[in-house]
Amino acid sequence: MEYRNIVLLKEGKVAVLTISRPKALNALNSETLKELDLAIDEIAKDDEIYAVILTGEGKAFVAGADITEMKDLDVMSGRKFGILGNKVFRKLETLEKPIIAAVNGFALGGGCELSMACDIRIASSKAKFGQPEVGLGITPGFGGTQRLTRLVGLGMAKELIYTAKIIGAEEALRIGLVNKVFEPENLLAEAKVLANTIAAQAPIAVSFCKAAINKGIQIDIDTALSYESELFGECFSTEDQKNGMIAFVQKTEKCFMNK
Ligand code: DAK
Repeated sequence: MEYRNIVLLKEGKVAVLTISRPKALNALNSETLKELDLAIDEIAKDDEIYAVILTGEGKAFVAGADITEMKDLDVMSGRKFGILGNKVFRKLETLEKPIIAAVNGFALGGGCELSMACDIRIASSKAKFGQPEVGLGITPGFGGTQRLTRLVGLGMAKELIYTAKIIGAEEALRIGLVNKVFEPENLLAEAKVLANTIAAQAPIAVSFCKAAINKGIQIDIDTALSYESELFGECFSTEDQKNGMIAFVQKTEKCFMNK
């Protein structure tokens, strides 16, 4: 499919999805959100893609929702914009494939929120993170108040959100917002190493783990453990479980089929 604001490339089992509106620092306007929506559907349907990298072109990952578009919104159009954004972010979060955010630069407002809807965040040493919304007279609206709190804890999330403070990659690493920091020129290569390591595992099992972790964190431990058991049982209906275990016992090469 042809897109104007994003680029979707496949490299083996890994898809690299790049937000490409560098003149506006990849700010999310409605058009970009709609394209992201379509691209996620495209990735979801493609059985050959086992892992996804999300990144941005130029000096930003995503500098937030598009302020130029937002400034003229009224209540109705604001609500529509919010519903679209939340739909896309949630679709990303619940995609049955792991997504790594390779945060190459500014990840502010909706950009920080977008990275938090991904499974794992790694960053360039030049990346900057923040939720500057209160400085614009709004609250974080694409899940920032919820996902940041879950990732870094109540006190740190409140400090970042109330102060609109922008932090660098090392501070993001220290508070647990990102897993690793790399030199800018190595970021994408490192993201691919990580994505390929994940893509070498049994894809259905990885997707079950994503579902179990994401659902489990929202609910009580007993219900969560019962959901985990259910998914564990489901693994035994897959060829990947048979192949993985037979390969271990026979000391042969593993070959996962995504079946
Ligand atoms: N939107 C639109 N354009 C943006 C932009 C943005 N968020 N960020 C940057 N740009 C544009 C700039 O206007 C500039 O365009 P031209 O003037 O060249 O035409 C171009 O990108 C380059 O930016 P700068 O010249 O400012 O570049 P600098 O390196 O000097 O500064 C910066 C980089 C990232 C520090 C600065 O651009 C900046 O502060 N940008 C705004 C960051 C920000 O406040 N982001 C949060 C946006 S609020 C909702 C849900 C969610 C949201 C809203 C509603 N609902 C549920 C309804 C989310 C809100 C947000 O994300």
